Amino acid sequence: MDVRLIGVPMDLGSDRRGVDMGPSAIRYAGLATAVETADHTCVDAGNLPVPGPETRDSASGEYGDRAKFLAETREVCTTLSDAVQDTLADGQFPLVLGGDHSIAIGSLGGAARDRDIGLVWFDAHGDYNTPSTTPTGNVHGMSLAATLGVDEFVGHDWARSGIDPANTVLVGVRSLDGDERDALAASEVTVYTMSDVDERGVPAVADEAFDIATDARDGFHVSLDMDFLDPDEAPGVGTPVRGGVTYREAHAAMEGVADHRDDLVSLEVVEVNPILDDHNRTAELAVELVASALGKRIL
Ligand code: NNH
Ligand code: MN
Ligand code: MN
Ligand code: MN
Repeated sequence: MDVRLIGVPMDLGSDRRGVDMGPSAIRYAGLATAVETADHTCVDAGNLPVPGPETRDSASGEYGDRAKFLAETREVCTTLSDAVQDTLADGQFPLVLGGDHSIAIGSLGGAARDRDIGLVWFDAHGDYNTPSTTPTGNVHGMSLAATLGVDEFVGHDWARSGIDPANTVLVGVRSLDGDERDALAASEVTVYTMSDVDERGVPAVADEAFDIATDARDGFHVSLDMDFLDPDEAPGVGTPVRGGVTYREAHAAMEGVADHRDDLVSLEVVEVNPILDDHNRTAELAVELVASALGKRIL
């Protein structure tokens, strides 16, 4: 297929600076070549414009510092949503490079526009906070709730993808905030924690996740937060949490994505933070995992 790279150097949704350099680090790690090695063509659409936090007021949005830079997030995600929709309309495959995880709101806005898709979200976190439950005010910890349009995000049509929570799956979870935990438990989202991975293994858990997500009529989107992996493998992320998946488990999960690639609508990889990384290791790993997800095989 024809893969179009869309870089989103966004760091307004998280506290730690540096994740805006993620798209450069991932490109530098050889993404385009890796995509071609997986037998696809690759065009790079460059980066979308993202304002820096220095030039804006964090309390810009409706909820002030309970959802920091929400007005700017809306701007960026609206542009991204159009870019993803245009890519799909041109018959190309959108590969979105973050940036912090708030950009998923934009990726999904485009991928789910006029399409009934499911969603598999690989993450240490739930990203299911809202302005009233967030301990940080960071929108990257609210992006799943925002795209599903729950609670205070009701009425924020710019953020709502229309994805059915029943076709939404979280995989790899090991860090939830108190109220976020209750909200997720009450939702229709399927959550596979690291305990599920311990008990059943990544291939079984991931396959069930893809089965749930592909119940949607028009395929599914994969959102890969690099903190899904254990920090020993992926140290260059803003919010590392011990006890994540290993290098091989992450590949197994992405090979599962490739097994369902006829249904794969779009893919994003987020939260690579080169400032916190050991050389460019986490970006290099992101490139390998994308190649696996797009069908690269050992044999
Ligand atoms: N749950 C925390 C918050 O809402 C941390 C979220 N950080 C992430 N999410 N990296 O994936 O702020
Ligand atoms: Mn996340
Ligand atoms: Mn995370
Ligand atoms: Mn299956």
